[in-house]
Amino acid sequence: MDIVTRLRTETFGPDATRFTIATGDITTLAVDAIVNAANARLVRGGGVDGAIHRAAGPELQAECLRLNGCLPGMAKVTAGYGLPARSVIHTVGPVWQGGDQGEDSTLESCYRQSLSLAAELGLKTIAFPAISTGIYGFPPDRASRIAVRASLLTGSACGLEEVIYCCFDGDTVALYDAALSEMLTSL
Ligand code: AR6
Repeated sequence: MDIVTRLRTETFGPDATRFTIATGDITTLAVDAIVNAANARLVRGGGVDGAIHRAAGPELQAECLRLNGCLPGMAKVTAGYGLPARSVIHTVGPVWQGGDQGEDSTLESCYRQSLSLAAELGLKTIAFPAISTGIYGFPPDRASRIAVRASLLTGSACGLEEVIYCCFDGDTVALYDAALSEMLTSL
């Protein structure tokens, strides 16, 4: 059952790619790919990573362990197993260290690499959590602006049908709502 609520959808780019702010549990979304905020070893952790592994079942960890990890800012794909999503794109966000260690560009790269990988695989609908803003401590306001800007540019350029920002709480929804309005007028 899809228990994610779509709150706002805008279109952007030559193919009118849909960008949707939604709220709920990303593990319930029946999209082509959900993105996991993973760690560099691709070993099951907490947060959204733990929730995705719990819902997908142990085969997900087994496939992750065959991938030899993932560098921060990069992305790798697995099947979705017990999830309603067909695939999981695992990306590794930056650990916040004050902002002068390249955190912004690493986070931007997570979105760009995940979207490019989805497009290469012919996937059309993709949902993101707010990467790095939980356990990794990236300021959520700054992260939402990076997420929306990078995904509007890359998601529209590579012909995806829908990009969903799956916000776990109301504060995150408000940040994405403001970031989407801002970026749509400035890009
Ligand atoms: N659906 C959508 N969003 C969620 C869900 C969910 N089910 N659960 C949590 N979030 P985090 P990070 C939100 O900590 O900061 C793991 O141990 C959460 O509220 O999951 O990138 C990994 O293995 C927050 O807004 O990811 C890494 O070691 C967002 O997802 C590390 O945590 C991201 O929070 C990665 O830390």
